[in-house]
Amino acid sequence: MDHAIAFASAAPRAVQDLRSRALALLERPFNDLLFEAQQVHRQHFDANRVQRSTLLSIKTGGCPEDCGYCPQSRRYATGVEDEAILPLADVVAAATAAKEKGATRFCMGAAWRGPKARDLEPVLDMVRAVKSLGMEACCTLGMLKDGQAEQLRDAGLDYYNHNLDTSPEFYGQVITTRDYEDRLATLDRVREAGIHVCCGGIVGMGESREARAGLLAQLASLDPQPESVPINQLVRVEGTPLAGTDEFPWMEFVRTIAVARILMPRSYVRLSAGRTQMHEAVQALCFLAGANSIFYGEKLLTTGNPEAERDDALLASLGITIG
Ligand code: SAM
Ligand code: DTB
Ligand code: SF4
Repeated sequence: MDHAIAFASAAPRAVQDLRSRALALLERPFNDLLFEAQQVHRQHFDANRVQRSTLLSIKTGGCPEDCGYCPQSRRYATGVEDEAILPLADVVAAATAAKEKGATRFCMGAAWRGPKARDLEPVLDMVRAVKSLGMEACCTLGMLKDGQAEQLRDAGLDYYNHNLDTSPEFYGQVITTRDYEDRLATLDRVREAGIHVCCGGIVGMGESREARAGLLAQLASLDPQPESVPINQLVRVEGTPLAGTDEFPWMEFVRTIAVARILMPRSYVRLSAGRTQMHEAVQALCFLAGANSIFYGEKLLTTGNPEAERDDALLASLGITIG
């Protein structure tokens, strides 16, 4: 399949319609938008359940890519070192601890442009080990080449995370070392291998509301829609090109979650990076807007995440159970 053509012409009308719809939704009065999102949410999910995934960086830093938000790119002086891949025993220990705390999915991230053949072998062992603990396994390893998705599937991988990150027109201002079509090609490989797709993006990078509508339209136009949609708020890391970006208004973040919920009614929408800077009242609004998944545990990949006990207390106070 020619992805340049797919991207340019696969039902362009549908993407354009979705973009107009997303923009109109983003512009609605806040209360109307949240009301609609909550109604859609209740048609497909238990409104008082939130799924929890724990992240582990299995290969940190030294990445050749230039993603302007990322502390793991070797091009930026962020203090993140280029480390070797973790030993299997460390991964098993982290997954066991995550399971004991109540996470149902274990997500392993690597700072690669994509895995080389020799990189994938140890990851396959990690996937098998996580599965043998009775957890769902997810990986985010960058772009996949022919056959690699099938290898991951055969090891038992449930989900592959690969984000579109932003709208096609804003994308070039953030990343130059891979293009949008490359991302769509990897998503196709994952889907064709029968692995569940986890695909979302980042907001708060200085993009316009129109660009946020563009991202949401691209995500919603994936057919079938991704099972899991992480919405990250930019974590502004010192040393990255986007470190000086203006603070993102919390109500715009909540709106983005609500529109993701409405446009992708059956997807798990994950309130992802950025929670340490987010008031708990805002997180509660995100749940009201239809977010029904979080990253759980003190660390994302290299940056912080709320303490697990703090999240337990927040969810308990809202009457939310683990789903
Ligand atoms: N290297 C692989 C890739 O880029 O596909 C996998 C790991 S990468 C860190 C996974 C995702 O983390 C990125 O696509 C991006 O959406 C998110 N991310 C990275 N740095 C971030 C930051 N500072 N704030 C918010 N999200 C971030
Ligand atoms: C996703 O969309 N967000 C997660 C996960 N997928 C891999 C990563 C967030 C990373 C935040 C910056 C860091 O901790 O390095
Ligand atoms: Fe590398 Fe992924 Fe970070 Fe981009 S987002 S620099 S590909 S680790």
